[in-house]
Amino acid sequence: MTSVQTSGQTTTERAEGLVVGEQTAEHLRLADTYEAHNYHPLDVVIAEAEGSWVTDVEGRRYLDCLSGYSALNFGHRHPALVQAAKDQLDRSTLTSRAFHNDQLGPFARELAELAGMEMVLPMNTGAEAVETAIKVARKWGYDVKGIPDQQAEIIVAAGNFHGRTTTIISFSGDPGAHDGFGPYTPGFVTVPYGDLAALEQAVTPRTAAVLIEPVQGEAGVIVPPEGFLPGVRELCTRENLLFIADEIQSGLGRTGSTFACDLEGVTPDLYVLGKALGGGIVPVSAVVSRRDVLGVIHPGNHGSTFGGNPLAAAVGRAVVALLATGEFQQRAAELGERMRAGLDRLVGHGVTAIRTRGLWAGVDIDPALMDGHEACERLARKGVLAKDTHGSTIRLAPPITIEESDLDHMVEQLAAVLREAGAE
Ligand code: IF1
Repeated sequence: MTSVQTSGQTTTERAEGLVVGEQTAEHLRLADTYEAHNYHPLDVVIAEAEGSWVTDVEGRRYLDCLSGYSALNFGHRHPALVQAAKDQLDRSTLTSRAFHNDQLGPFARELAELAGMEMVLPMNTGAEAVETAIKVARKWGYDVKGIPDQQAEIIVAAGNFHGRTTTIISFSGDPGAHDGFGPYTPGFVTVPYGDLAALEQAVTPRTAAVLIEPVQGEAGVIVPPEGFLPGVRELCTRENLLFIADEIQSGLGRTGSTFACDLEGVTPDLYVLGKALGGGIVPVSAVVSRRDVLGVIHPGNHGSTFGGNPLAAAVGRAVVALLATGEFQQRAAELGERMRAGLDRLVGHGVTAIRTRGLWAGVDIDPALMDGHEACERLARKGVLAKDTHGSTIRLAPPITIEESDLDHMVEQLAAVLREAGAE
């Protein structure tokens, strides 16, 4: 990095000719030196955030079109969620599960009702909730289905992303997430995503469950072929398998419905939830299911110091209350149509394809113009934050609370980036 003077302000030139301010440069130096390099973030250092907008350490504002990978479905610091957190901070924050607390029971009931289920097992992060679902499915396989000990299998989909624990990355096909972290946990069988025939063929008497994302996020907002999710439901019922839907990213309003499974009229046996459940304030995740499924877990089988803590439960209750009105789901559907109409006009003009579900889009940038990371860097320079995936795709998932004019701004800035890169 070299320091240069421009218009009286000290700035620093980063790679790719991007010039950043001195305050930003200092944070980038700290990150380079003291933060493990497990990410490759854009050169934007966020200091404050409200609604759909964030402000960096130089005072520049950006429209947040990633929303913490949908953890910020209700925007930054939604007043009702912040109020719930503040109120709870003044009451109690942590009790451990050795005792009851007065927020967890109501949270469990309210979340179960929202999901049309019967029981909730609270955890913190998404990966923990996925691990929980895996444990529940294995235990159910042995205790209820009668699979011989140690032999339970779970069928997963190629291109999946379910988190980063040792067991979960054991069945990840992404070399960056998977390679170098063995030995790997056995008991998982991978089939192509959206391929019902392959799924059927993979079923054996040892199969306990099918674990899938109803829309694959990391893979680039991949929507399965119509009829796939109902087909999975039918297969699981027929073969006595648990259908585990990882709705950590797709659930809680993003797709224009409470769950992405709703869009296909499908009810899984277990919902795995996270991200937006914590309102962008605290990590809150959960497995939500029926009594006959979660009932296989007994004291001592599973738990967490922080899972179900009163602060998390109070924020989770406020999130459930927002979703219970249906207003956010409807807004995501309506804004999603508006976004889709805008993005459709870019196809053939620097964009090769788009896929959307509600207010969630995967946009394939023409690789002849630039890759996804460069597109996101150029967007950031225009004040719009988004994230690339798999080379040429960018993901757009603005807060559901975004103003229509801001949503239009997002599409306009993307169009401008494409034009400037030479698109017709
Ligand atoms: C990272 C992706 C998004 C998820 C689904 C479980 C988890 C996630 C469907 C685990 C997490 C994240 C985590 C974040 C990047 C991100 C991501 F690109 F990697 F896939 F959102 F698109 N199931 N997704 O999407 O939840 O343990 O993180 O709370 O790991 O860099 P977590």
